[in-house]
Amino acid sequence: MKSPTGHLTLPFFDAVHRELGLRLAEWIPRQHVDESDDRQACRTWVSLLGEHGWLRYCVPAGPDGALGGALARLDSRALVVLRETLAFHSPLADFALAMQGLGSGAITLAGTPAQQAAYLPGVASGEKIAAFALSEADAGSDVGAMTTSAVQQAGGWTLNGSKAWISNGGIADFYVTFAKTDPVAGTRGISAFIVDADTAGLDSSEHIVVMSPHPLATLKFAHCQLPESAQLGTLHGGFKLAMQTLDIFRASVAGAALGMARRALAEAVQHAKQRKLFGQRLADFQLTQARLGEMAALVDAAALLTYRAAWLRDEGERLGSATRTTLESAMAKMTATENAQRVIDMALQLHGGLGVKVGSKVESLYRDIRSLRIYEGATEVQQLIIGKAVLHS
Ligand code: COS
Repeated sequence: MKSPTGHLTLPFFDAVHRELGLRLAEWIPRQHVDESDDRQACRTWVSLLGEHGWLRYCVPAGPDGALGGALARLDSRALVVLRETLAFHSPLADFALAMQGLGSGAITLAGTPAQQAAYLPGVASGEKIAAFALSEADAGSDVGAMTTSAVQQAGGWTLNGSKAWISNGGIADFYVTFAKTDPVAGTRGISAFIVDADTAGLDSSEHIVVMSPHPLATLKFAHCQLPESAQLGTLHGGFKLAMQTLDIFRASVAGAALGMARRALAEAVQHAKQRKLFGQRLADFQLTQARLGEMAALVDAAALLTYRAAWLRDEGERLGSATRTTLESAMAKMTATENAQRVIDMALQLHGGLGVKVGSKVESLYRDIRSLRIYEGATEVQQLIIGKAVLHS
């Protein structure tokens, strides 16, 4: 099934996004990856996406193109278009691309030229798998409550603690890890570090199995020694760096949810046109038409908020005004993931028994969408961000 491309004509997009979306919509349906082993499948997708140049949109070009990126800056609309199109076909392919961006995003935003040169080209080519280690068992939404510590010593840092729910845990080549450098300063006492996967004292062997397969692990740091050069961004500036990274990637999560919702709608339309009952097609019932109408409007509402958030960030970057898009990204993520869950549920209902049959597309989408309402800031966190912004406007 080919993903829709009509939205690419909207004025949010430039020629570069249209060309990217059309090219990917042709390429992705021809790729077939065995996804029965999520770790192996994720590695395969990273290699494939790297080999064909799609990961080049996860990093900037850098001076003379040395960092490997396709565009001068990390472009939110390109990420949205890529994720929407990939998620329509394979949520795991989308995940593989998204993690290359999220895992390296803080290096793009705050890395020294040496850090960028050491990591970003490998991310763009697919030779290095990236991961973002922020959450802890008792510090998910409440980032300031993290307890993983980084203590400065002669020549470097010592990391101790544990990180939970780390995507690409166990298969990543490096982890952008957030740790407390001032244990009593809450969100103002967090710093970021780049931790190579082979660092002594890092254990990523505890895999977590989830309802929609994707590589996930707990990280344990036991007297992990890091060189001075591992510190990323300013001392105690880690919370803001994490939030700035999430501002970009939350809008792209919305793009992924949109791709899944579009797929569910397409599956529902196709099924409604084929399925016969009570002497007519399912599509001929007004109840079906009303339901499909509701689904299409939920998809378009999510699309417009998603494209707005991405456009606004890109426009701020282009004008050099670096506008914060926290509010718009929060609205996009909340609406697109919640709407997608509803659309997928409605598509499943229209499929009747087939909808719950393991192996049917709507059944896997029903599981795939669920975590998007939780990770990178749960819906409730987005509501808080929006609510606070409304009160302060
Ligand atoms: N960009 C830049 N700065 C930001 C920012 C952003 N997006 N968001 C917050 N800040 C700054 C604030 O301006 C404030 O700065 P000062 O200390 O200079 O005043 C500081 O960071 C603290 O901000 P705030 O008081 O809003 O932080 P809270 O502790 O209230 O936390 C929430 C706010 C809950 C919104 C935040 O912790 C959050 O997003 N939690 C979810 C985390 C998450 O997504 N986890 C999933 C991990 S990835 S799977």
